[in-house]
Amino acid sequence: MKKRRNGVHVHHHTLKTIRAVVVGKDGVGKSALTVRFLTKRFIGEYDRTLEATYRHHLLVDGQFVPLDIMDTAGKNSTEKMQLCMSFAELFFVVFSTTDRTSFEEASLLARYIIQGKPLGPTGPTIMIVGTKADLEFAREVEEQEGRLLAEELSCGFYQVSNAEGYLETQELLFDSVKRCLDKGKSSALTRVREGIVETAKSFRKRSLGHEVAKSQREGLQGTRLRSFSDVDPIHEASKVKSSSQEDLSQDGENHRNSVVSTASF
Ligand SMILES: Nc1nc2c(ncn2[C@@H]2O[C@H](COP(=O)(O)OP(=O)(O)O)[C@@H](O)[C@H]2O)c(=O)[nH]1
Ligand SMILES: [Mg+2]
Repeated sequence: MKKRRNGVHVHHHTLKTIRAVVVGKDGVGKSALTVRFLTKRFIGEYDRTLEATYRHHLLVDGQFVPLDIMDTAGKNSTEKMQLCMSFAELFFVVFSTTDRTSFEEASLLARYIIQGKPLGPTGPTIMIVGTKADLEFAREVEEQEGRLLAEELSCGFYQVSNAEGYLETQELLFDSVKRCLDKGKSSALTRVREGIVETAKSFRKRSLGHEVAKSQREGLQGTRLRSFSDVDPIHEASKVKSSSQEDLSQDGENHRNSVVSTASF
């Protein structure tokens, strides 16, 4: 089905939802980046412990692509990474260009993801993202270092400023989603088919209970859905257990893990 909207052909197919996760050391700008993805704004201060999943829709090449994006917080334990890996096909592995330890952690996180979910036509899409490019005076990681790491690991690479750049973060988001759509397994036709099944299911079983059961089946034990609506931007909030095993972070700080909030930006 095709409709013209503002002179552009819009396909009214429902594609399968792309599930993305934003990981990286505390303070690197994951929440700022997520908010930039969802809105045009940069707020400046975000609840450091907030861990939430948002629903967003993008118009990519004339097709609406539903996107669920999980903004994580706290220590990056192996348990948490496993949870992220069972949830997502698209990973934003974020570091701050002003914090070398965050770059080292990003490297570890990306390698950990690839080890568990090898890249390739049916594998995940990983984007390594260096933030705070506006803070040139405080720079500890050169752009080239980020680029080289991404090349070595066959990941995408972007250097952005959440504070100053809206367009560059949008470009990152669209490029990432397109990479996901281009993956062999996720051919447009398969996605449309899966999207139709997904839509049919949600019409039949649109209840909170079903969503909770579904997320638990998918390995998101510990995830609690506070609100359920198809309205942007807040879709659901997640709570992740804080009992962790091996800590993948460099500094080993004991961060409080994931408080749930449905505060809107
Ligand atoms: N100058 C600047 N500050 C940023 C940028 N991204 C995030 N911040 C700031 O860095 C701090 C931590 O950001 P936040 O998104 O909470 O990090 P998170 O812990 O990874 O979610 C906040 O004070 C943000 O305002 C950026 O690109 N440039
Ligand atoms: Mg945050």
